[in-house]
Amino acid sequence: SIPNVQKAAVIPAVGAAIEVRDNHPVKQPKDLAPGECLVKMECTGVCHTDLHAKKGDWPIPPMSPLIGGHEGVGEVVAIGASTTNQNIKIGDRVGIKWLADSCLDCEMCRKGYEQNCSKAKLSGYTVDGTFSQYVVSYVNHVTPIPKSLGSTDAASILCAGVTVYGAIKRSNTHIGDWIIIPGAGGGLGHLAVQYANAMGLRVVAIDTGEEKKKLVLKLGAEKWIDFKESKDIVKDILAATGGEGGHAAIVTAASTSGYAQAVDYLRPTGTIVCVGLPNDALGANIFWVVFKSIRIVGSYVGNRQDAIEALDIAAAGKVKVQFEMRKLADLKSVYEGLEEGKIAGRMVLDMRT
Ligand code: 8ID
Ligand code: ZN
Repeated sequence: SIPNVQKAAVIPAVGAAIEVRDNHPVKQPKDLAPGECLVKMECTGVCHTDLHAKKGDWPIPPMSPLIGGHEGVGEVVAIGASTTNQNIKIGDRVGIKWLADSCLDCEMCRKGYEQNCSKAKLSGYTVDGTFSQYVVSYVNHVTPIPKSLGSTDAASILCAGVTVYGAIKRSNTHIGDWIIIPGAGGGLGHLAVQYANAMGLRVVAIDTGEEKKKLVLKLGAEKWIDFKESKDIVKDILAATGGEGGHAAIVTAASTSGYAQAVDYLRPTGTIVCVGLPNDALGANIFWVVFKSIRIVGSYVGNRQDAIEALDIAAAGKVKVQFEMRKLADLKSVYEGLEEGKIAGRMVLDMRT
């Protein structure tokens, strides 16, 4: 049976502190609209995007009050009456990703850019997200979780995994190429290191601190550069790549500084894939962008198919999220850890207690 109230982490107003409440209402099955489903959460990852949403530091304002979260895994416990899509059934284990829903009928959706649909609903930003025990989501967009993949192993694939998988696909790289990953020790970055490895790329990981260094080298990075210790990032990257520079950079750092000098450390025809989301100007020198035939691409999560592919690769054991478990009540300290850059890999919240 479905309770009337639940635990949820609510941000009452943009920029305010989170409140973990135990009396937040649960939308009841009879109240679900066609196409909606109610998902009982098992666990959810915490993405740096959730911190941007909490702080309200992006040019598009989040809803208010807000329940964040968009890396959730749980069981479908109810589906709205008159739902036409029959692919998802009660009892299915599904994932809730950033792109909660899209129209599937506009130019962007038809082209596979579902995330760029003008009617897109965003979990934990424009609709309530996964930091509550029962989440209303959408049958068209929830992602079936492969049987062989545990829920806690699947959670962060739903945002961090699918995002970096998509970013590497847009990087114009080929087996043997050098890929530079600023932010490599974070949630997105440590998965980028692994997807890159699985694709036969050679990785230069950039981040800071002994823990992140150990993590990325264990996960298959060939070279490590500590951005706080390096006196000259460009020189260090050129040295790491045999003097020529990288073929591509996947910038997963949540800071503007992570983007600095990418035009200088890539070889001609190199691609900068912008993933990290500081609300700031890129600041690339136009002369060198043109003269070196540099490509600059924005890469924004992925579509339903990208999510399925990213999960399948994890289920095959090629990529494994490195995470620690926390409780919903610990969310505040997880945000603090993200803010301070202290979290290597990911934090995943157990939503059952
Ligand atoms: O679709 C998208 N493009 C998408 C999807 C999901 C998340 C974009 N994001 C964005 C988030 O909103 C955030 O801005 O990607 C960014 C990273 O998210 P995350 O991986 O969840 O954050 P994290 O775990 O805090 O990792 C960030 C890492 O960057 C390092 C930090 O040390 C941390 O390990 N870093 C920073 I901040 N500045 C750096 C620099 N100058 C740097 N590493 C190298 N050089
Ligand atoms: Zn995310």
